[in-house]
Amino acid sequence: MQGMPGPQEIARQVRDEFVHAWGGYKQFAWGYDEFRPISGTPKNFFLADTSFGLSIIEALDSLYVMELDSELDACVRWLRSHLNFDVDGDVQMFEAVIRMVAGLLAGYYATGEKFMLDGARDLADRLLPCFTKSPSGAPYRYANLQTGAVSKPESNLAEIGSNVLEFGDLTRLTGDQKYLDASLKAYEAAIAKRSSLDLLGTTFNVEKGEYVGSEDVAPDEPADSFYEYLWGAWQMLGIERCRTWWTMLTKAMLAYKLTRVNGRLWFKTVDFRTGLPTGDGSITELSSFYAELVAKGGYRAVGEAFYSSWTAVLDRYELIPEVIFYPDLSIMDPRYWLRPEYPNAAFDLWFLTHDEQYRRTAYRYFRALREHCRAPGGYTVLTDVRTRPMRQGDYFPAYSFSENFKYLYLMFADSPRFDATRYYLNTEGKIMRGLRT
Ligand code: DMJ
Repeated sequence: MQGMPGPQEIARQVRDEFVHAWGGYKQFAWGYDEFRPISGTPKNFFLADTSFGLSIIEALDSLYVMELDSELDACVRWLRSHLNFDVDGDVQMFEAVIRMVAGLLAGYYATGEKFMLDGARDLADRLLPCFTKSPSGAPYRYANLQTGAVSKPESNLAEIGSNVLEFGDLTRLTGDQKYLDASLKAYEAAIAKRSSLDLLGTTFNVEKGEYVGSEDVAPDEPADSFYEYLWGAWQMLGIERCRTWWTMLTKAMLAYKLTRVNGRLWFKTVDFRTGLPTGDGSITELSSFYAELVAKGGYRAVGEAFYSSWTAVLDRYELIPEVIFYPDLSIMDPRYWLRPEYPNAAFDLWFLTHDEQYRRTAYRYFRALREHCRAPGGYTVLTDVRTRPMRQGDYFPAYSFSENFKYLYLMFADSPRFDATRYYLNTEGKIMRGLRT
C-alpha cells in the first residue's frame, strides 16, 4: 500500500488509539462492565445492577503486551479489592467463560497474581452446574452464581463447545480433572448426534440431548467457536480426540457447505441431515474468523480464499457490516459492531504465512476504524456503514479491549512480551499461551 508507515509506527498508532478508547472507559465507567462513549455513561453486561469490572478483566493481557504497565497495575489493584463472583444472579456461562475465566487466566499469566487464578477457578466452579446438572452433559446456558440453579436448556454449538481451552487449562493448572471432563462430555453429547454426513445442527436441547431444527449454519455464529475450540484443544492441550473430531467435521463442512459465487469462496447454510441448501444467502461478519482456523488446520488455500472474499467486502464498504448477502455482497444488516473477526483472521494468517497482504489489509481496516469509530470519548459502534459520515451508535463492547486492538498491535509491534512462534489465543483474544514475562 502506498504511503503505509513502517511496522513500529503502525504499532505506535494502534497503541495510541487503544489508549484513547481506554481513557473513555476510565473517565466514564471505571469499575463498570462497559461504557457508552457518546453519552459518557456506564453499563453492565451480565446483570443490570452488578458489575464484574468486565472491561478491566478483558483488557489485562492487552495492557501487558502494549507495555502499559501503570494502567495494568491500576487494574490489578481494582480487581484485588473488588473481584467477587458470589452474586445471586443468572449469568450466561459461555460469555463468562470466554471473557472472564479466560481473562483472569491471561491476567494471571501476565502478572503472576495468584488471586486471578483463584478467581478464574472460583467462577468456573460456580458455572460448572451448567454441565453437571445437564442430563446430556451439554451445558445449560445460564447458572445462578450463588445458588447453582441452572436455566435455558435450548443452547447452540458455540455455547456448548467454547470452554475446553479455559477448562482444560484450569485442569492443567489445578490438577483437578473435573473441568476438562465437563468440556469433553459436552463435546461428546453434540457430536454423537451428528448426521450420517458428519454434519451438525446448530441449536441443541441439552435436556433431550437432541438437535432442534435441522439448519447447519457453520462456520457462522452461533456455531463458530465450537469448531475453533476443537482445533485449539489439539493445538494447545494436545487432546487427540479433539483433533479427530475436528478433522471429521471439517471434511464434511468442506464437502457439503463450501460454495463459490463469482469466483469468491463462501459457506452456505444446509440441512445437516441431507446436506441440501436451506439458507437465504446471508452470512455474518463473525464467520470471517474461519479463514484463519481452516488455514491453520491444514486447508490454507481455502482459508486464504475465504479471507479474500471478506477483503472484497472491506473494499466495498471500508468496514465490514454485520450481515451481507454473499451472492452479490449487498448489505442485509448495516451495523458495524466493532467486530474483531476480520482482524483476527488477518492476525493468524500473518503469523502463519508472513505474507504482507495480511498486514496491508489489516492496516486499511485500522485506518477505517480510526476514521469512522473514533469519538471524543473513546471508540464506538456504527449503526450504518452506508452513510457518510458513517452513523455512530453509543456503545463500546468490552471485547474490543481484548481483540481488535490487540490483533492489530501484535501484527506490527514485534513485542518482546509475545512469542509469535507458540502463541494460542482463545476466541475472545485472550493470550492463553505465548506471553513472555
Ligand atoms: C467475541 O465475543 C468472541 O470473538 C466470540 O467468539 C464471538 N464474537 C464476539 C465478538 O464479535
